[in-house]
Amino acid sequence: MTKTADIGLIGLAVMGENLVLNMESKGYTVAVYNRTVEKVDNFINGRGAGKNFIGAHSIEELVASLERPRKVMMLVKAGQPVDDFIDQIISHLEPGDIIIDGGNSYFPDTIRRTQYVESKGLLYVGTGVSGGEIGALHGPSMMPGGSAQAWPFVKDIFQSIAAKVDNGVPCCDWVGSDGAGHFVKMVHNGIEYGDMQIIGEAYQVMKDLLGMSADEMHEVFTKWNTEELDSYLIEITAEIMAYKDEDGSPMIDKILDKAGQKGTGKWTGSAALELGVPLTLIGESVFARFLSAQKDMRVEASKLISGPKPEFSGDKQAMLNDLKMALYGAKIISYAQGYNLLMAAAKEYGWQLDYGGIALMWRGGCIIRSAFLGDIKKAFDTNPALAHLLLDNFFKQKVELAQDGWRRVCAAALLNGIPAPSLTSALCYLDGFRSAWLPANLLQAQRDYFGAHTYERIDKPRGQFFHTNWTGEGGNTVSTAYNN
Ligand code: NBP
Repeated sequence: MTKTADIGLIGLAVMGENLVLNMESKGYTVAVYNRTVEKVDNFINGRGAGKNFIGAHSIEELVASLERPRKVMMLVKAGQPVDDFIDQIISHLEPGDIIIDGGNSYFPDTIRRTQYVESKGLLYVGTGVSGGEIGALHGPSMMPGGSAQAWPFVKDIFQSIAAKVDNGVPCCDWVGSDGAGHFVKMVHNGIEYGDMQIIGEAYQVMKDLLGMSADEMHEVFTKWNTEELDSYLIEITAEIMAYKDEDGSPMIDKILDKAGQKGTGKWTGSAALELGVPLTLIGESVFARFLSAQKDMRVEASKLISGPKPEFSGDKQAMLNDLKMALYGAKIISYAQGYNLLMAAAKEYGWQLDYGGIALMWRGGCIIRSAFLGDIKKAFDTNPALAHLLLDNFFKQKVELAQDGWRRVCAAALLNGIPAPSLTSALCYLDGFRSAWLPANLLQAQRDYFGAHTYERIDKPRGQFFHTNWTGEGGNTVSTAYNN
């Protein structure tokens, strides 16, 4: 009898190769195909040698080797290649078969593709896969969404290859319909930008204000990784600080300060703007990368524009404790804002998101994994209808405790001319969030003054709109076009 495969994979690059090795190690037979077909043979005779793989040299061969309902997973470059492969595969599949996109696709594309594939009688899954190469091989975090009928057919494979936490709970569960999985993955990536940025700001404060060496910073990050900030990104930062170049000097000092990005942080920021969610920390993190990329202009400006010279004469250990509190407080804000975005998206797109479950999916296997996510899971276990993380008692108390040190860090950064856009904007958000009154009354008055945009009054019921003829020259006609 000809051997059949449990699942087929298109795209033998970094992610695909490692993910199929993971699947095979869990007992699945996987058929593999790649656009450049020689990569199939290289894999079958290389890392895949002697294992349960079927090498396919065409889409037809790949599809013919699959058990029904057929499951074809793509791990190819996001964008047009995904649409091209969908069109190539569709004609070879039958109703009930499942197409899976495991790449970093933009969620509106996944919404569109789910509708398209379902219109052909097939099922579609768009799944976020996080954790990079190592995660893919040993256990990634997976965030699947799309056609709900597909889930029972892919659940066992996905959950067996996913990372596990708390004695075997997989970091993978069904997220929701159409683009929900890719949306959650996108927010995950945005949070990753934010976590990296605030760690970078703490690094600059330690380096430029406290004058610490890479070895000293290694000690601090190593210690922080045993406390509230216990996380993968703090752990690798500690290791990076200790890493030496061939000449024995810290490797970190040799790296050009110009950040790259693939655009998922920008997507998260755009989604927040679209949905009207104040996602300030992640937004600042994306902008900080843009500013870093303007290296040549910054070098020029550094010669022209003067500012304060960082100077520190206080208690260094106390400042380090404050810095830890600043990171912890800002991290709470970042996740609170990220969850605020998830909630707004769920409402907009009709997704039933399990917020505690999402925290659990991020607890292992992915770049933002941290002990902290366990506290978020607990907050939603305590109150599944929690409207905002800062309204949870645990997080409310933590930001209250963190804020004194956090304020001292922000003040020191501002007074010493050290840019800390994410740490400071997160604190401004906290202050805005806990303000019953904000100066938007003036803003409304200005809007009404110049554009007759109307305003609500504190002494009248909400929903009633008023206009004042501020100059005595305008008429009584109000604008409706720009309200809200
Ligand atoms: P790449 O994103 O580098 O894509 C390589 C694959 O895409 C190869 O199979 C390549 O075929 C195929 N491909 C390309 Br490139 N252009 C194509 C085209 N025009 N038509 C058809 N196929 C095309 O691989 P990756 O880094 O493994 O990532 C795969 C997906 O997973 C991406 O969406 C990525 O964003 C996502 N992701 C990556 C990571 C990571 O750490 N790398 C982490 C999480 C998610 P070829 O061999 O013939 O050129």
